[in-house]
Amino acid sequence: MLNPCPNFRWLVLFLTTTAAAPSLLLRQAADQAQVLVGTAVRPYLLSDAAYSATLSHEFNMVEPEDAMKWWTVRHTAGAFDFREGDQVVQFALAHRMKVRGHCLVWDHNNPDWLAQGHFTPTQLSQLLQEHIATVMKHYSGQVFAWDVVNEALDENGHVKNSPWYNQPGVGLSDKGTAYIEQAFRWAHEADPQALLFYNEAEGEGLNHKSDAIYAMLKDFKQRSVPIDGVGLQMHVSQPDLDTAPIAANIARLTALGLQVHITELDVSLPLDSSGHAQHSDLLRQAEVYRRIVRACVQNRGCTAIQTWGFTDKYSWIGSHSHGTRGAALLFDRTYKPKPAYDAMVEEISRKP
Ligand code: 9MR
Repeated sequence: MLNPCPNFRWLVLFLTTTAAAPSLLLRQAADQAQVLVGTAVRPYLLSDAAYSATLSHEFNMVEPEDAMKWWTVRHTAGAFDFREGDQVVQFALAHRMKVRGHCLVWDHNNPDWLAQGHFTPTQLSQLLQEHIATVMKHYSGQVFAWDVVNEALDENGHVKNSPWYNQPGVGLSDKGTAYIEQAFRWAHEADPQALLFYNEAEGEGLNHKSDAIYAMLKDFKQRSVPIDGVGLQMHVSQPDLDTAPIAANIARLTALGLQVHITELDVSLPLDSSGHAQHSDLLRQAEVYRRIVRACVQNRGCTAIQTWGFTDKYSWIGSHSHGTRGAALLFDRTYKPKPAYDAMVEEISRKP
């Protein structure tokens, strides 16, 4: 159903003729600052007029939240289904937005036929190379950057168990990050123009995990493994997050010659029994957004900031937390911009 009272802020701005300069929309601020500002999207929501209008007016980049994952593209053995991913790409083309692809290799969300298929390492190696090649060639020239490998390390920085690593793996089990390297080499062969990213959670600041990510990427760069960047997911649940370690981590990663993208930013809040966050928490949330955006835009190598959805009407956090947390995004459930939105526009506008 259409939102009966969407906040068409862009229309108001467009019609504003008063002497007072209107504040910029997020997309305008991003374009002026030459930074990519994106969001995860779900193709089945593009028919919601308020959803698609907010998306196209406020962002210059999109990433399919689930539509390019194995379980969507490969729900049937032996076939590729690009319909959902294509919907996102068509929307982006129509609205001059860039598309990030997510993701080609992950231990999660693989279809049952694959996870329970008892394939040999040789078969898995062939399946993964074919998947990477077919998907990247299908989107060649349309997806400018890919999360090639997602969340391959555990909280201590060790390579996680995965069908692609050691269960039984593609033939490189017990060889640490070698299977990750192999995936990047296959990705580069498939689409030499695409930017290739390693995307990870909970390695945003300085800790065992981010040290391991840094060591892996330094090794890859030293040995000319084709990799262009690292995605720092940034799912935040602490309102008092210290962003100094995040800035330091961005600095050491970009010093390797890698781009950093903030890929999945959201800041979840506790909700009361009627599903609302406290106003004071929304203000503290805005400060978290502000400081994260600042940490990115102050480093020239941090080239994209993406939120994991944009309206509190639709977010993975609700189901994940059984409704106890939410309100994590830039717009409320009626598409009204929140204090976090204003903070983000302000910080992007101040980009040096
Ligand atoms: O938001 C995504 C949710 O809709 C999916 O059910 C889930 C499993 O595929 O993945 C969520 O997105 C995740 C992303 O792909 C990788 N980083 C963590 C994200 C939140 O769980």
